[in-house]
Amino acid sequence: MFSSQEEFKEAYLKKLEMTSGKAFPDTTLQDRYDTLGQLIREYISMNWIQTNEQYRYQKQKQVYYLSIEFLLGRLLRQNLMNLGIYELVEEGLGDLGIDLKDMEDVEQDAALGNGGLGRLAACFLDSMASMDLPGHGYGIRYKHGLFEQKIVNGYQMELPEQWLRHGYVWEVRKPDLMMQIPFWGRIESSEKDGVTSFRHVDAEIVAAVPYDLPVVGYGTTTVNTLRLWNAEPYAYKAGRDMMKYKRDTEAITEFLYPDDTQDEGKVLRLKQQYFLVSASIRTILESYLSRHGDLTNLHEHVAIHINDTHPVLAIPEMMRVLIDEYGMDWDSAWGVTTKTFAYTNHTTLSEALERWLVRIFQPLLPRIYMIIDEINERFCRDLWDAYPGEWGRIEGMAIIAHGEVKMAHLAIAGSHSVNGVAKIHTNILKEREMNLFYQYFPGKFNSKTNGITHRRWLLNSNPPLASLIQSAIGDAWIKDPSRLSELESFTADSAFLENLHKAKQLNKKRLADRILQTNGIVVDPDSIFDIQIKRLHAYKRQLLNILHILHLFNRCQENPDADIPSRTFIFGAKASPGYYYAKKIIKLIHSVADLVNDHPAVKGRIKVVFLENYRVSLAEEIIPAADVSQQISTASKEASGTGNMKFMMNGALTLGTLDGANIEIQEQVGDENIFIFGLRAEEVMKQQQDGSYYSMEYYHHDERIKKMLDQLIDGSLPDAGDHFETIYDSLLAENDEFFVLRDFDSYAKAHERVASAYRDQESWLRMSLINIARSGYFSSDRTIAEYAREIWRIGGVGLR
Ligand code: CBF
Repeated sequence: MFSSQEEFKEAYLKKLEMTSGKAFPDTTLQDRYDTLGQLIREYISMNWIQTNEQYRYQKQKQVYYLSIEFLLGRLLRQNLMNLGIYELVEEGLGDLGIDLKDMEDVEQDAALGNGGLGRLAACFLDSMASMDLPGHGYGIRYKHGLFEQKIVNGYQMELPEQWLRHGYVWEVRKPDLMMQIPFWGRIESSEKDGVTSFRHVDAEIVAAVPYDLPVVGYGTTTVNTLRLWNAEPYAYKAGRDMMKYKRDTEAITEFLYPDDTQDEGKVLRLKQQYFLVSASIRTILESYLSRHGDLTNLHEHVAIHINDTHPVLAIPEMMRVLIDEYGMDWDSAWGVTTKTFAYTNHTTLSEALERWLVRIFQPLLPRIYMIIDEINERFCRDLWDAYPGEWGRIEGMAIIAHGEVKMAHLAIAGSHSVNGVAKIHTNILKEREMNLFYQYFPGKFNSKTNGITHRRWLLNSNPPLASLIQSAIGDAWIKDPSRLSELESFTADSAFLENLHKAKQLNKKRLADRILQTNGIVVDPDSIFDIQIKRLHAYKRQLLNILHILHLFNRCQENPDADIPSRTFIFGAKASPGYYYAKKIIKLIHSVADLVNDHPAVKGRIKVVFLENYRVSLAEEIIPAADVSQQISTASKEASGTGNMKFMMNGALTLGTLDGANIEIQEQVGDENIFIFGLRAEEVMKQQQDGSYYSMEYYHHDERIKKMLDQLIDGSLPDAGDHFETIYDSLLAENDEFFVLRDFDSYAKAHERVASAYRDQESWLRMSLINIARSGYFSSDRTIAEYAREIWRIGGVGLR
């Protein structure tokens, strides 16, 4: 299509004028971006077609990753880099007077996810394609992704996100591959030759129309597919309210659920889940049957992964299709299904373990309910054989109990593999949360520590560091991230360390400029950039961070000459719209910022910045500039975390608890290259169990804590109103569920260690380099290699 800069320019100009209907000088940035996107997608098409042909004819085992969230971010830069044409395009556009960076900024983030789980799915897609694995995503094309956050006077406001406003250049609509999805209605059964068959009648049918996105691998011709389903009206039934049918249908893919932890009572969410899995499973089976004849061997050619419990209805849907549509008997269908599915658990937070009320479930999905009922009955019978008379145990494991369908139980019973996302998380699942299941199915449980794509999170988002690495060790690390370890030979090279410092300063300066532009706050790039960016949640303890900042402020006031190094504390976080406590913490961060930022006693040594509308593309700007990465969840609560890995890979040092993957980061870098504080998971869980923690004692015995907490309610904070009483009460009257006060002293001491370590710049840079050099383990290429080898059993994948 084009292989030189000249050919690119020619093709681009021609297409630009043809598609916009304008002469080049009159085209807008949006026209130019759209045309570039279309041209690149066409460029990708050849390899896309070839990859699909290859999968069809070579009959390779295919992996399907079902996820209700794919937090993709922007694709232009990633696609150009993966195709190896970034520079060609950059220079070609440069000749036309167009800055490629400006066009990158036109692209709206595809924010089809809330946080870690959705971003993990996006990283996995990149790794699978880059490793030439036949792995595809199935998800939902939400019209509005995660809400846009506006901060007004310190309060979070939510606006609908509009990624599709100007169309989306990376997708291809495929109406011919539409699927019909039935909701409501009744099930009629009939008998023939002793076999009962079922018919879903009087259902309301919704059309699931696929939009395919190419997933381009790095340095390869493999192009996999991410298929996103859009809900559209199918057939209006006479006698029904046509407008209501249209509204109800379109509502299914209207909004991403704004919270991945609290789903209760949300029928729409259940509709979304069935919509996704029904369309996907039937497509997967049709495609399988076009390549192979025999459904009994399905699991040898197809692996289906369910990303948390949201897509777990894929299991009964597969049973339904095999039995009702292909006439398989129950036992064979169950055998094939359980050998095909694998399930990842992403949290132990009990509010995130999905359960559906039977009275909501049954009428909406009558045949699926019947199947789950039967799975449950057979499962309970097996349990009875294994544990005769143990009613309590069987009740605790049942898939339907107390009027609820328990999605995690269904996922475990119906999959051959159940994995946690970090070692500690898997251990907590095995020993506590899912212990009964672990006793019954010990062989199913395994651990797969999360990973991130180093291509997006280092190569693409941190050009100064990536080119320094390249100049030192070449570019083999891009395909094989374990080779980042070669950087260790530079830890004593002061010229290299000096360059590392320069790269960091460049990124800090860039972020400082943005902060000035968006927040009007002047921050010093020579100060320590201490960053906490993630969803706002009580267990992630942004509260601990902001209270400690208030404490530093108090120290400045008590002793204006106190030896406090200059620090810029940066926050980015969205609170779920209905999560009022989290919103109050956002307000608190702003109040403390207002108090501290220009206070004369502080003398500019502390700056607090809240960056609005945290999202993937913003994270890509923030992370390369970090000196300190705050990963301070209450131990045992964060399943893994992936932000921790992104920061480490960009040379930030972790200030964290022994939680999630922080533990494995510590194992990689050693105690001397990380700042660990706080209670351990066992201690937290023990104190929770025996009730031995009294937060009030910490209030009364630690003057710093008493002072900070009193400041929440005594009018010291600007514009406090009565907002912070809720926070005050949560810490004292409600006994501080997340051990904020308990960990405060240890956290403050860890900050002192950070401050004193930062003073010795050479040693700090060495620590930073060790973090980068040992981050290869946290590439999602390693994670995917483990999934492929140990769960999906796809041959030929070496563990790098
Ligand atoms: O496994 C990916 C991430 O998933 C979560 O975000 C989730 O949605 N449950 C967890 O909270 C993270 O710890 C985890 O890294």
